[in-house]
Amino acid sequence: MKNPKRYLVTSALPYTNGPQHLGHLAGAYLPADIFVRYLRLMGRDVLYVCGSDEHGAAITIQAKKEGITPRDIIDKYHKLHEETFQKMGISFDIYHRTSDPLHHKTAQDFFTKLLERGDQFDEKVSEQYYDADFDQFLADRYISGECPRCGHAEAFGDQCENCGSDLSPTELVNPKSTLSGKTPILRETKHWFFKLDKHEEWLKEWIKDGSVDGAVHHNAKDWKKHVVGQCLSWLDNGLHARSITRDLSWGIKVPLKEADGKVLYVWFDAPIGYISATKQWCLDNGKPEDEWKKYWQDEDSELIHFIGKDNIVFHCIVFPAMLKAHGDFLLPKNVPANQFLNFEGQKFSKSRGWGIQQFEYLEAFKDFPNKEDAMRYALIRNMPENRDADFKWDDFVDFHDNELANNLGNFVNRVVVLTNKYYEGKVPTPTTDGWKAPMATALELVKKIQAAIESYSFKNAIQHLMELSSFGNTYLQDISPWKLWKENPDANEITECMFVSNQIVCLLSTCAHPFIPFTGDKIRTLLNQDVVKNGDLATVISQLEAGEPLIAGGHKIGEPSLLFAKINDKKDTSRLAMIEAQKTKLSNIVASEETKSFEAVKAETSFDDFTKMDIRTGTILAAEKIPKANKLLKIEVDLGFEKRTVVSGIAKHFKPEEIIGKKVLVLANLAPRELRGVESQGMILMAENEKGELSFVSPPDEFGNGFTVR
Ligand code: B3M
Ligand code: ZN
Repeated sequence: MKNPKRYLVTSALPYTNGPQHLGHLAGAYLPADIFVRYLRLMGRDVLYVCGSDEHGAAITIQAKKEGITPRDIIDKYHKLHEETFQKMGISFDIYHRTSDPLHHKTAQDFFTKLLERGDQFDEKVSEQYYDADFDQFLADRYISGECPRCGHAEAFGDQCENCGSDLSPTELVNPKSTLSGKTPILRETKHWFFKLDKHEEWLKEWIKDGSVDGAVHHNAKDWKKHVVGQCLSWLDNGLHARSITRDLSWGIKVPLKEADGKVLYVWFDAPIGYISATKQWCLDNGKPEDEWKKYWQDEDSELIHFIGKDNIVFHCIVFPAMLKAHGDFLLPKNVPANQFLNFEGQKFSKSRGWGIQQFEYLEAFKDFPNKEDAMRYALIRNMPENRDADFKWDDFVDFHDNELANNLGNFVNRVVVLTNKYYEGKVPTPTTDGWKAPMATALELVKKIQAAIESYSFKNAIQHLMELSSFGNTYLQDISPWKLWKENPDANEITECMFVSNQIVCLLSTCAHPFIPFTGDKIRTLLNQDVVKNGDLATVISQLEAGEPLIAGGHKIGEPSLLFAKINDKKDTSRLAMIEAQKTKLSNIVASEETKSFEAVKAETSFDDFTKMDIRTGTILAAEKIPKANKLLKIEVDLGFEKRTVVSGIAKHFKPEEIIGKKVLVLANLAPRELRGVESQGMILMAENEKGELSFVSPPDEFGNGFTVR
């Protein structure tokens, strides 16, 4: 297949209402970064855009929570996002923001264009919740109430976070405004609805067959199954017009006089942010004003969106419909969405503190060598490409020590050390052609990496990278030049082996770049070569295909230095301690939540009321089941001064024969009552734990019967 002339790659624009956790990184940023780094290595024209999503009720709600303005909130998190991405090596060409005036204008123009089309919008007056105290209409997120599906008490107007149902505010039982806490009233308001239903037919054809108006757009098989599946299930349920305006003060003004106080819905403006970012990149890089159009409108370009699965509908249905309705734009070639990453068996949760934010990781591991690549590697190795995945610290350690340190790091180190030791750091020159055969094998492995990346199988791709390193290790081990060296240091076998090994190290530096770029560059430094640059992989492949070396005989390499310091290291336990600290944090959360699940303490009682209860020590003399009552046991208790019959609802927990002889506490002055025809003359005290297990409350065996508990 012919390569397109240029690629435009996007990652979901993060909301600026809080930091991003590792799941975000694995979902939408790392895969895109691997893809674009690879394309650049192949010398292709690629532009990678992203930026902050700064509108919507999520921002204003967070601002209210933190007691600062929406502007403060977006500035704070925009800065944090930008810095964190940069530290983790996410190589955007531009990280823009939707609060930028250029974006406001771009989104407004888009709205106007659709309005002018005449047949894309409906204007509708409908009733919406309004908070009279605050004098404003309430965004879905500002209304909470009982979920009509599961009964959860604090569902939001758009979604129940307990059962995951999509809701509309009027479905909530007992709705309350989160601003005043009062029941909101319904009031009429006008909104603009995008007629998504008009687009249903062509979208179906496009998603199912990859064709538009009968012409091939893409191969439908190239799209991930779970993406297509989610789209088709939406399409099968039928599309409906969606309101694309809101009664809010924070956002992009609807560019119409009659729409005072209304803004564009955040999901209408956010994807247009990709377009604004492209425009801004052109301005920043001295490109002609219309250059951005090449990426968005030229048939030779490919648009690829990287997102998490919760954004599929907007990127595969709503935004494509907007682009088509506008008329001038290309449709995305692929939307290789990822599924979710969980954390140690549970969902990431900001409120519970479950999981780790990216910036927290960077801080907690600040003294951990090569921490960025260690995490990139662990996340790619276990990427939620087609199903949900689970991040575990134990896996992180295993991947780091067994694969990065023992395989890749060890190979590179051995080659650099031996080259320095045998040849004063100068790559030896072989006298025969024998080195070409192993390099041909290495090339095959490189092609596997390429094929995997080009089909968005990054997890496979990184394993092929490790195969390349294993290949180097095995090759070196099979020949074991250190054994031959003792006999004849000048043997051509040693020269050839060390020459090939240096070639493979060089190849690894290039191939590692998309996944673990910091390591790729470090290897280049060890080899005393320039850091990886655009087009390098294309060059390397053509050199290998032509049977040329990648690193010439005679080239002087650098001094050895470790790439990865193992976590499990008896002499230095500092890295293992960092991991242990993370695990402790989690077990503390679990422990504190168990505390929280205790029953609330009952309303206060008086000492006098307490002393009215006559509790005595006793011993069970006999016990039997009560016929036809599967929960009840009839128990005879010795209270010292007399024997009592007590009916107790513990038959599901204890067999009659196993409780005979048990020491117990009995509420002796409880009014008698009849249960299943048997008079119960007291109550045996039991404790119940969080699992519903019962335990007798027993004095020690040698304690007598009939004594008072006070
Ligand atoms: N900000 C949702 C999210 O962060 C949204 C993505 C916009 S992409 C145009 O999950
Ligand atoms: Zn629910």
